[in-house]
Amino acid sequence: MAHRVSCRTVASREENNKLQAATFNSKVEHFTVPLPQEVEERLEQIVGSVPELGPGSRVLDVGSGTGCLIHHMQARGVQDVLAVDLSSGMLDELRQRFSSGSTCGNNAGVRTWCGDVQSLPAYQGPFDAAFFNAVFGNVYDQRDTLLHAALLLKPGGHIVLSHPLGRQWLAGLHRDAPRLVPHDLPDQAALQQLVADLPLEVRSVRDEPDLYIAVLQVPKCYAFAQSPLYLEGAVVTGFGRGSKQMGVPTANLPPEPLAAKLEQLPLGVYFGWAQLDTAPEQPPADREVHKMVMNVGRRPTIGKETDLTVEVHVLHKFSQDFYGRHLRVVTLGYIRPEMKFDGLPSLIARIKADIGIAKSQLDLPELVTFQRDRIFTAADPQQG
Ligand code: ADP
Ligand code: RBF
Ligand code: MG
Repeated sequence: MAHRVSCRTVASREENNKLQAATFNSKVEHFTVPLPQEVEERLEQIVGSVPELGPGSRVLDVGSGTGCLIHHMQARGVQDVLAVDLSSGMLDELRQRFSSGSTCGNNAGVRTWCGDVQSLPAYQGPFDAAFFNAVFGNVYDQRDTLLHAALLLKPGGHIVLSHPLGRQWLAGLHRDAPRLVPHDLPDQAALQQLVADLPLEVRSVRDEPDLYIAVLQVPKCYAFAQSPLYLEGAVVTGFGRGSKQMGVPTANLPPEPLAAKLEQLPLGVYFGWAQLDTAPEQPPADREVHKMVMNVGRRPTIGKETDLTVEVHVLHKFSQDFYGRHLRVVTLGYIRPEMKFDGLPSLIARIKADIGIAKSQLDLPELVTFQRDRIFTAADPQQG
């Protein structure tokens, strides 16, 4: 793919990050002088490219530097900003400019995090918008960076890639300093290619001589309430590789009888409603229709990819295990593609985020109605 063969002259992400940090730590004073008025106006347009940015928004500012976007965000009412940069020197300066009283925990304010956005823990999000201003040419891998950023966003959230001096200007830097700027900025066609297999849609690309703004969006509506997918089966034993130990037990459905239905389905994480055909001794609550998240995939994180598995984690604390019992699910939406995480802690953190998304999506009026779908049997005939 074109974007992968750019002239990257730095051997690894770590080396790139070290180089970026050292370079920008030595340049902080260049970023403390006021910017020309016309550049400030372009920064304002960059921030303005995200619709609905306002007081309730949580914003990620990647490669914030000393924070040249932040007062434009604040002018739109944004209070909650996480500024991420590899250069601690830049962030020291940023904190002096924007220090706000208490920024502990989830309080709104301008907070900083020093490091590679790819290592930013999921609990820092989810964000409504992520800005990459004048930094997207400097990241080690543009696709991986976008994927990670997409996963930090809420459904419908935006990513803005921008440069207030334009794509051609940055191309000059890339030519002259390919170690520091290993990539060009993608034009419309390159951007389409870059996001082709990512959960992102290109909303607009403004590619003018002295202003570049590309706006991407995580699909807004994950739901496919118009075409719900019904799956059912008797729960089988999985690999016993510790979903339960991870705190997320998954009832595995035998994939073979579902093959025809699964054929059209991209591998990934889904949500919907589930009901268990309980054993007589189980309490009525176990028989109710509960929210669920489902992974359809090959579990690349765990090691060698396995055969296709369909795993349903029901958001309910059951009184006992239910191997062999019948489980019915109605799948109503897609959350994200299955991915190879760099370890179990990142996978678990992401699954927690998936659960959060599923919970809130299923409360939407058009999805909550499926809790009483005809495929589900009355909660407990014995109890009337
Ligand atoms: P396996 O590898 O055999 O699937 P897991 O560690 O994934 O083992 O545990 C799955 C089993 O845990 C399910 O088959 C079910 O019997 C039980 N279980 C208990 N609570 C839940 C739940 N909330 N969602 C799904 N399965 C659950
Ligand atoms: N495994 C992966 O390798 N990559 C994933 O992206 C992934 N996402 C999951 C999302 C959810 C909601 C659930 C319940 C499981 C997911 N899994 C994923 C599967 C996980 O690896 C599996 O449940 C455990 O390995 C136990 O089999
Ligand atoms: Mg399982």
